[in-house]
Amino acid sequence: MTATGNDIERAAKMLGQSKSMTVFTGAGISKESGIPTFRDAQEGLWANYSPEDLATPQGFRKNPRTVWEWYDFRRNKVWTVKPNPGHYAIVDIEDRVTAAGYPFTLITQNIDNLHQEAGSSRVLELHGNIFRYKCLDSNHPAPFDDFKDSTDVPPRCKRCNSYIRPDVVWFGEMLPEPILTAAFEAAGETEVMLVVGTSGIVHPAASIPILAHRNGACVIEVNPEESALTPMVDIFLKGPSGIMLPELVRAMMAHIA
Ligand code: BJW
Repeated sequence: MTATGNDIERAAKMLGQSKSMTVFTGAGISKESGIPTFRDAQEGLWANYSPEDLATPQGFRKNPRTVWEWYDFRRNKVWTVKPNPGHYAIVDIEDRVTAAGYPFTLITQNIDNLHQEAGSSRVLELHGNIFRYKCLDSNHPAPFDDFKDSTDVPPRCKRCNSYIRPDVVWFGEMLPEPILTAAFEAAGETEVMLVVGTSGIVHPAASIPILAHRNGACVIEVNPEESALTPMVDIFLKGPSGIMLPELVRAMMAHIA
């Protein structure tokens, strides 16, 4: 069953009349751009590897070449794609909220840069960015130009010779503290939170909509499938975000306060 017109109307009214707004996204929003979700990304070539093999510091230390190549493969995919109507609808929501002088925050678990490419002005990236690099042992930032001619796989840090890795957050690692703090602050204060395309199982990220809900925000979820967060949300819009979000924006325009 897909979202009813009535659900969209209720959600649009909340969005149109709210005086602060936070959007929280996961891999599902980029699916219609052609990027597999995190769990889909372990299909095909990578089906024999678990998240522990590919997205942990231990997995990287054990199989640095495999993990490096997995990120190379995904980075090359991201290069070829464009933001989809779901990303652009979030820019439209930001424009509406900020034009009215109200606070707007976009928090993403994604590492693919597509929100920025669509035109979102400030993105809190909880899990890093696939286009940034650092070294494994000392977190030295590693600009691509420093190692682009290296034949080592993975390349080595110029300063300490440890492996270079993508600057993303793996399981068991801390999220960047200032970004996490800003995300929790926004969630604690927002009137409405829109949660898009996440399974809601990875913490502490998934605690962000939970906090918003506890603090009295109206939480609206867009997802073609129920997630771990669905039981607590106020409005569930079942469907792909590339279709549901533009529909929501069109309906919202009729309710601008
Ligand atoms: C569509 C769609 C369409 C499809 N439209 N939607 C509390 C309880 C239990 C465990 C923990 C806990 N707190 C911490 C933990 C441990 C762990 C954790 O959460 N484990 C769980 C799996 C159980 N967390 C951590 O380790 C975190 N660090 C930490 O806690 O540090 C503290 C600490 C450290 C050390 C000692 C002590 C304390 C770090 C988590 C880092 C997560 N990193 C990853 C990889 C990033 C890099 C990369 O991409 O390679 O982040 S894992 C992966 O999951 C990635 C994602 O950002 C994240 C979330 O996934 P997401 O976005 O929800 O994607 P999917 O694939 O799961 O779901 C897609 C959704 O889209 C689905 O719902 C679809 O239906 C939907 N969809 N088509 C809209 N068209």
